[in-house]
Amino acid sequence: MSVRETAEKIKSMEIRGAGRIARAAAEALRDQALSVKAPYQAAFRQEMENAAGILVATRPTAVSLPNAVHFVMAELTGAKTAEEARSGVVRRAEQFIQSSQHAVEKIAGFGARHIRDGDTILTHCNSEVALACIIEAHRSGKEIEVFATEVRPRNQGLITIRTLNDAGIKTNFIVDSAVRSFIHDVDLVIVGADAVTVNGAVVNKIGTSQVAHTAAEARVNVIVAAETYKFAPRTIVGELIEIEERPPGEVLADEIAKNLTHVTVRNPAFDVTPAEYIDLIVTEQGAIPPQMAYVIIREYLGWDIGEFHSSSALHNGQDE
Ligand code: RUB
Repeated sequence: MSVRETAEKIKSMEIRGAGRIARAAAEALRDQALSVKAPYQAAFRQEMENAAGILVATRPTAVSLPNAVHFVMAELTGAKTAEEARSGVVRRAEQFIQSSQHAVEKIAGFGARHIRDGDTILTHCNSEVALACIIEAHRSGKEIEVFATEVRPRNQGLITIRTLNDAGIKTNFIVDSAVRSFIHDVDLVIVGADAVTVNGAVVNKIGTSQVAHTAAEARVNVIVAAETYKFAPRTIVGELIEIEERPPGEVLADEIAKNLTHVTVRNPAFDVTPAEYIDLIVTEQGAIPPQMAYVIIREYLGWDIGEFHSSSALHNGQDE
């Protein structure tokens, strides 16, 4: 798929969820590298950097997106010819896609170990990797039940309940505001992440922090399932994760809103759950307490602090 098509699909949320967005960006960069005709390395690199910029600018919150782009583009600087650069991009894009899928499988295995036979699990939004943990627990023979939230305004909960239903897992579908009413029926909360900061805070679908706060109050453990490429290196130098605010029409129809002249509709797509409300983050490298997020960024993402100031392809205009 072309870079423009992929970018449009990410913006409109036809492609959504932090892992899928990252893989789609890697695929688009691979296809772009194969189709760019530039005969010289400098021109090839310029075209690839433009493509990377378009992809990174689509949605600002999921750190998996700039991390994937950074990974795929890493050898462009050192390549001497356009051919060398092209094969570097293609190889790394394929490596990213494969290792991302592998990471989901590993996390499913690790996460399922934290689910006990007889547990009732609550999940919010639609996270591929959180669901993979739940489905793996079910597959391994554990008797489990799930509460899934609706997830206003985009109703990602519908995707979640279809997946759980297809897997044959007993599921309760609730509106977002019913979480506190049911929290005492729940043994464990499992959600995904769009970003994990150096201090272990987790950025995920709006409402996640309310769910986690409610769970903490009820002494219910909260597990976050997140591949290491969702950890945010730039938070080491104090940068905040930008919270995407989406169009008000997703919350209230424009024809109703237009008559309510004193009303402003706010539609943040994500919120921040502090580390204190999270018991464990399950990554493909193993499960860590949120306070160990720095280790993941340093050991597994391999970012060098100097890159924060030099890799313009990753900047989405909000980071400067
Ligand atoms: C999706 C969302 C998901 C994370 C993790 O938000 O918040 O919980 O992206 O998903 P949106 P995954 O629907 O706005 O993209 O585990 O699939 O990467």
